[in-house]
Amino acid sequence: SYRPIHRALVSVFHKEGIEVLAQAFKNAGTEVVSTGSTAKKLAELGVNVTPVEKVTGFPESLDGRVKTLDPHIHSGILADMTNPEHRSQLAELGIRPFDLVVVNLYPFADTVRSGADEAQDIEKIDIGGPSMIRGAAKNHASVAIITDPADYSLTATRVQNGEGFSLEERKWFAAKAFAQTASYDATIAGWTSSRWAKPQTLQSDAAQDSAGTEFAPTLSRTWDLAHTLRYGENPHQQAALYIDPLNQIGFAHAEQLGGKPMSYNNYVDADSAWRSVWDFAPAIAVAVVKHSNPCGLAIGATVAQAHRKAHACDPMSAYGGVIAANTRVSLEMAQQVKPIFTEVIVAPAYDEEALSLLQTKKNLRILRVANPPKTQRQLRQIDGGMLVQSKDMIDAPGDRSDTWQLVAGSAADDGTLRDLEFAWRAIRSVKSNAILIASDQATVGIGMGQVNRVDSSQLAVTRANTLADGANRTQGAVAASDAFFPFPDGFEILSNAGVKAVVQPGGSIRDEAVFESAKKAGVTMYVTGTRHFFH
Ligand code: 93A
Repeated sequence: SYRPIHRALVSVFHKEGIEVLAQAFKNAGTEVVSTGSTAKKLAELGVNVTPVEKVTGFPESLDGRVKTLDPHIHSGILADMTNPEHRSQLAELGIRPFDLVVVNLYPFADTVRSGADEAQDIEKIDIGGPSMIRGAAKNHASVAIITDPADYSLTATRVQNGEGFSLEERKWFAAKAFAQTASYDATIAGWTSSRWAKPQTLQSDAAQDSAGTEFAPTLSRTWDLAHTLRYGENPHQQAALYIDPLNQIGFAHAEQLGGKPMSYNNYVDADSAWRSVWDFAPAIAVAVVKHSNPCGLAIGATVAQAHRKAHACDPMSAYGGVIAANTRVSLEMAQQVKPIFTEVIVAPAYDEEALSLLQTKKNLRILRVANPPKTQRQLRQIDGGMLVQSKDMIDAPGDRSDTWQLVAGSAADDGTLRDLEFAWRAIRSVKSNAILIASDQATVGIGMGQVNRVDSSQLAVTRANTLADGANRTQGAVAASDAFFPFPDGFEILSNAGVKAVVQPGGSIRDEAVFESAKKAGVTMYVTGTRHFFH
């Protein structure tokens, strides 16, 4: 099943690594047909190369848009040499078959990421390349298709020893090639559909173009493998990081400035910490996260102060946590972080001395991420499907306190209102059911991830008052609830603990009973009309 390589077609955008092939072609006396700059490069390397125009009898034209799109080329690619009729037709046409096709495509995704304009992006949509790849992959019975420079050196060996590739090998290369053209087209489709909305003239039934269509761009992309991870959530699970080919600025592109490689759980927690702190910008905020939940979140006058306040919420849980800051990490903050066992720290920047100090902790993964989170679509796999939703923005209607409705007690004074606003922003980072107690723009007790709101309230109160060396941190504090109180009971745990003001979405059929309870307890209560479930 081996087919020796007598004639090769080579057309590559990236010329890296081509030397080894050139050497093999020279040594084996392979006939090589090639396009413009590839031919030039091969000639420089001493290969006796035939320009594609010689074969097509037609100049490369239209700014290179038409180079290899020609029957003299494609018949040579597509003739099945195991089929006698194809062989005789080819002979009649005076066309010699290719045994090897080497192609890599115009860099469409790189061009988009470089910020080029639309016309430049479009020019980098390769037409001839994918046609050659698909043709050669289809005709793997006769042709070997090489699209991955990692395969050049093996190819060179097989060219030179006259052996060529076996059928199984050609099939494997064909499979790789189809995967590559599929991914290439998916990237283009993702790009076009995220830019070109369906025009009014083509809208039929408005209902048809529901949210689903709008999400299609996200789904149609083929994500690029960045690297495999040591293991997944647990050591017996395999895992990898994939990158959105059209987003080069997200958290997944974090620059690592120290520490061991990131683990699966590190990515999950650090991404969640990173998201939390940006909800507070332009205020300076620090989050400490464990198992995707904050164990402390605070705003400060300086980043070091924000960290002190966040850490103080739950110093025990901060052990082995992930710290995120939405502003440059100072030396003072780094000095505070140093004695705390921390898995990951992520920030947009670090003062030089701060970074040097943190780098002395060999196990601390230090990440720098240039841009705030931008993801607009969230994907979640279910068995046999994918759920997609738009991001839960913190600037949803109802997030601004001037839209809140006072439903019990007296209007909050400035300081209380500031804390309520803080608690309302912070609650979005806590897994539902979430109850969050705050004072002085810092969390003091968080009840997360419970299956009823009473348990979350109890947990928030208990954690507030047991984690702080016997201090009562709930007296005079404020609280937020991510969704309404279905009954007064959850609220009453907070008011009994001395919480003086509560912000919650409202919307329960028993709202009145809850408001009544707040009035009786003399607790200020605002409803936002907006919910921030987070699962
Ligand atoms: O513009 S194209 O779609 N039209 C073609 O006919 C064609 N043939 C090869 N692009 C075409 N190619 C691509 O040119 C290849 O996929 C490769 O990326 C590149 C190599 O061109 P050159 O050798 O001139 O650098």
